Amino acid sequence: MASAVLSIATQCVSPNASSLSINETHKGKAKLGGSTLRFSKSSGRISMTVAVNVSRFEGIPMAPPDPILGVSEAFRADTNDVKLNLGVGAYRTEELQPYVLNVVKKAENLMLERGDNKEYLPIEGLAAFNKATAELLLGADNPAIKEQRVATVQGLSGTGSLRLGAALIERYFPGSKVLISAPTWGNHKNIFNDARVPWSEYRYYDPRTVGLDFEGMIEDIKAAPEGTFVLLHGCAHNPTGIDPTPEQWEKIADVIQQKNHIPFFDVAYQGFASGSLDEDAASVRLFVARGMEVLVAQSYSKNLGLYAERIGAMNVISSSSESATRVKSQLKRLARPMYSNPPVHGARIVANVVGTPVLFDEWKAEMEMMAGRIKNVRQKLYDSISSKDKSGKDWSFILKQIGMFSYTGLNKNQSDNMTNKWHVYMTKDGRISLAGLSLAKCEYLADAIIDSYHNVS
Ligand code: KET
Repeated sequence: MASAVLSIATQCVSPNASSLSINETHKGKAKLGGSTLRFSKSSGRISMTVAVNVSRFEGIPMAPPDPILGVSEAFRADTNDVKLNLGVGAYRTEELQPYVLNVVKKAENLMLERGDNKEYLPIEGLAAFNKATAELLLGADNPAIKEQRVATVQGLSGTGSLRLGAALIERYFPGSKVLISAPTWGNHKNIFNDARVPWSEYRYYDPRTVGLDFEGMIEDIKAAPEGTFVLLHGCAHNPTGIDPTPEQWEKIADVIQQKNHIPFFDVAYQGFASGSLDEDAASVRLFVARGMEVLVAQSYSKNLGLYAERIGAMNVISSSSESATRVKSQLKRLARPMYSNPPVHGARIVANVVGTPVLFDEWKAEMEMMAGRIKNVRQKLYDSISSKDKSGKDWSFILKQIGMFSYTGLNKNQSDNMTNKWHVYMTKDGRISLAGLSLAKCEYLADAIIDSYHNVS
């Protein structure tokens, strides 16, 4: 509430005030509309304070809903039983219920038995987690790890780790730009904008082939000024579900190396693309094996289902152990005033799962199960659409895409129709999360897509 102090002559006191009483202490109060007027009298003059109901935050406009997480909010508000949430990339069971992995429950039981405490972690996070996460990413016997060239700092999942990497770029590479794929995960641009790191886009998706615009991608990476950071999705590109082939990765590495660029990998789906942790890290490992310096943000939201635990890591693979040590010290310095130190629970779960061979094997089996369920609904969705749609349109791109999502090619109006008419909640770029789809709902979804595609322009 803002206040304004007015000093006015007695005869100017508002005649419209609904009540006005000035007592012996020469003070009074009146209500006028939504405002409170306070009076005090001295030497024949009345001074009046007006407390106006105008917020100091008047200048802050309403923010739009988040393009991804806002979809879940809208979904929750819909009371229709047929509703389907294909917005956020979060794994659901065939019954469309959230899923806590058995290995996670087992790791948590271990933690309870041990009576682990809740002391602060060091700024860089849990040592056992940092070791496990770098090994999972690069392979335990990677020379970069042996030579201590990897600076790993536990981060607040993928997003927080990317944000930390962005802060490092902003501080130590002023003016450097980040190249981002077009399209990309909606939050990438926000992350670099908020860190004040300029970015521009490289071509990635070709709507004509519903595939990778490899030529365009290479041209744009080549055209960027030397020393540009190139943001790459390690596997299961979000939102397109289209990844470069191993041969294309080699060519991408060639250009990045020639131009002295710095690759910055976002690895949010390790294990979710192919079902294999090693295969899904092949892109990152290829760059590291060439001796290149690489940044990698990791997330355990999807592959270990630890969405709300906010567990991930920022890794900088450097060409010497000395520079890795210096980089790590600066990552810690950036983290300390942002969030001080990271949460321990998810870090212990990951460390226990990766560090206990029986649990590690069980995790791989559960991940294959999750990736397998998504592959099954992908196939069923394709079968349903292609048998129902008599127009001759080729829907085979659904099968070619990998990971949690299908990039349907539906435009904003068509996506709106999916939600408004069919109660199918999805992002406006036409992405659907197959992780939120069941076999039982494939026919319904096929009807919704066919209607939206053919009947809405
Ligand atoms: N990178 C990519 C490519 C990504 O898709 C996500 C999450 C993240 C990083 C970060 O996830 P975190 O939970 O911070 O580790 N994507 C899903 C959820 C979201 O938008 O936050 C999504 O695209 O639906």
